[in-house]
Amino acid sequence: MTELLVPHPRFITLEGGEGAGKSTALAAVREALQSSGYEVVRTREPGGTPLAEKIRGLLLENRPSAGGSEALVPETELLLMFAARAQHVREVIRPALQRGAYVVCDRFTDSSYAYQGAGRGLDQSWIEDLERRAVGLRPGLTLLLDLDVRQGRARTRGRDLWPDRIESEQDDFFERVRECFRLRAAADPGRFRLIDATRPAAVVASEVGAVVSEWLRHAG
Ligand code: Z5A
Repeated sequence: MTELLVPHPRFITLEGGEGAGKSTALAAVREALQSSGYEVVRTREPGGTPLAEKIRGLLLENRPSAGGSEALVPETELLLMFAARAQHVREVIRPALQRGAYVVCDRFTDSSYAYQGAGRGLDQSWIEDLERRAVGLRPGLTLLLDLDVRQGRARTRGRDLWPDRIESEQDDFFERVRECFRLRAAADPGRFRLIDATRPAAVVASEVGAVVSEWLRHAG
């Protein structure tokens, strides 16, 4: 088991709050990479393998019929996120990077710092330890789609009959999440690109494409 945390230039992640437009931006990232002739593996977290997708179900399921009255405690939530991630990294992400593909992932470990760390109040050093021991990999490039919490939630309102377990949190939880993402981006400008996600989707997609093209020039 590795304890090194290695950034990989062909590993690109998208982060941001609910409704920030990550799925839309992901298509722009993929297009920019494919038009330069690269193989692209598109994936997401929690999830990305059959087992990790089952863990995703445990993490997000919120229908009254799903789990009776037993609540998932924050520590269980964190460990399940990392159980899914360890599986995903070994089964999908590392093999794809090793054969020379680009991997584009909708959320990764930054979401654990933001949601389980800042949102749930779990100790950051515990997350750092899990990241080093169970993951050992960081994206080379992270696009943070930044948007006012209420604006993001308004975009997804009414989309699902049952909002998932995390979507059901209150605005103050999501304000802490947003602040954590912004602090992480400010602390690591070499990896993060902050994208103003309040603008129309086509404008955001065009900036995302330009950022990826610039990254390709820089990464050689
Ligand atoms: N989570 C965690 O707690 N810890 C972790 O370590 C990880 C994850 C990895 C994943 O659920 C949940 O897991 C997530 C964090 C937690 N919970 N929350 N909240 P998910 O993947 O299902 O949820 P999400 O990542 O928040 O996805 P989302 O709500 O669909 O957001 P999005 O992908 O950023 O947005 P979108 O689907 O591209 O767009 C949403 C809507 O907005 C859609 O109708 C678009 O047409 C519209 N849209 C998009 N862009 C625009 C612009 N620019 N203008 C206007 N409208 C737009």
